[in-house]
Amino acid sequence: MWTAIRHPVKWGPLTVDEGDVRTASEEGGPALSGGKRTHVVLPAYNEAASLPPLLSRLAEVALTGRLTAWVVDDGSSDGTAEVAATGVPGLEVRLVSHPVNLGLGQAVQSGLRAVLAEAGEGDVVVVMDADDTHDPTLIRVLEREIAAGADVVICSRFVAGGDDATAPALRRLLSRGAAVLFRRVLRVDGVRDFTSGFRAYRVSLLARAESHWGERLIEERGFACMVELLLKLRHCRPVVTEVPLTLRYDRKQGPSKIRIARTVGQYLKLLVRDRLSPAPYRVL
Ligand SMILES: Nc1nc2c(ncn2[C@@H]2O[C@H](COP(=O)(O)OP(=O)(O)OP(=O)(O)O)[C@@H](O)[C@H]2O)c(=O)[nH]1
Ligand SMILES: [Mg+2]
Repeated sequence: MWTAIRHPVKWGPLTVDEGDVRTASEEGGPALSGGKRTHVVLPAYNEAASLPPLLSRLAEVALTGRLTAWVVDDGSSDGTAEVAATGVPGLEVRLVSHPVNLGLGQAVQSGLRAVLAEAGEGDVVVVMDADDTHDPTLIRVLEREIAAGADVVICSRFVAGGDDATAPALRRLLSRGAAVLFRRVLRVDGVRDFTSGFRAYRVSLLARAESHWGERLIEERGFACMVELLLKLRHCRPVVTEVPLTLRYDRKQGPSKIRIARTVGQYLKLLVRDRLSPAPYRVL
């Protein structure tokens, strides 16, 4: 069982109440109705070993609703693109390729823009790691949250039921430090896990943001891109909810690729830039 965490979400001067949003656990039944589709963006840098098990697990989820996986190969040298092109039975897999490595931020942006060029108004976009540490069955939970009224749903390690105990101590320290820093500085009620790479977005929300920012929707190249995207989307006054994430680091093939010192620097620079840059003159 999971429990949706609901708080009014305050973004600086903007306040968004939860309104009459119901918890997904009250929802039941098929998550998305009427031919709507979920697009799963998988930024992938040298994930050839992790992709086959992940795509197979996604194929199981695809049995219960329309789903397309979009693998963004970020200039990998280990055959990630070939593995994605081979695909798995029962799953539509699309490949977006960067000829050279551009970093997580640009990989997420390329995936989102490719999806937005094709997605329908009522579709859902999920972004998750391609390292197989995220449980694809949560996608149905995310869809139900969106169907119940959320615009952004974060799979969170820091709500009741969330867990990152399988991750290395330094990695957990970074996530927790970032969570404390962003909660303090951004004074955001309701978002506890700012840096989780596993989230769902309502397509119409992303489309609105993209029409304003275009190619500047994500400017960060590194891991700070997840925070940057939230900061930009806040100008659309989204309803944001969190659901518990149990990180399965034990499934990760090979060592972590995250550079901790560099990422801390990116987080700090992002906060300064956000403070200095003027908000759009109107709600998007
Ligand atoms: N490290 C890294 N990951 C990238 C890049 N481009 C795309 N990715 C993908 O981004 C996702 C997140 O990277 P991870 O290394 O899993 O980062 P993380 O989950 O924050 O940290 P760990 O799981 O501890 O490594 C993975 O699917 C990567 O394959 C890149 O340039 N560098
Ligand atoms: Mg990961």
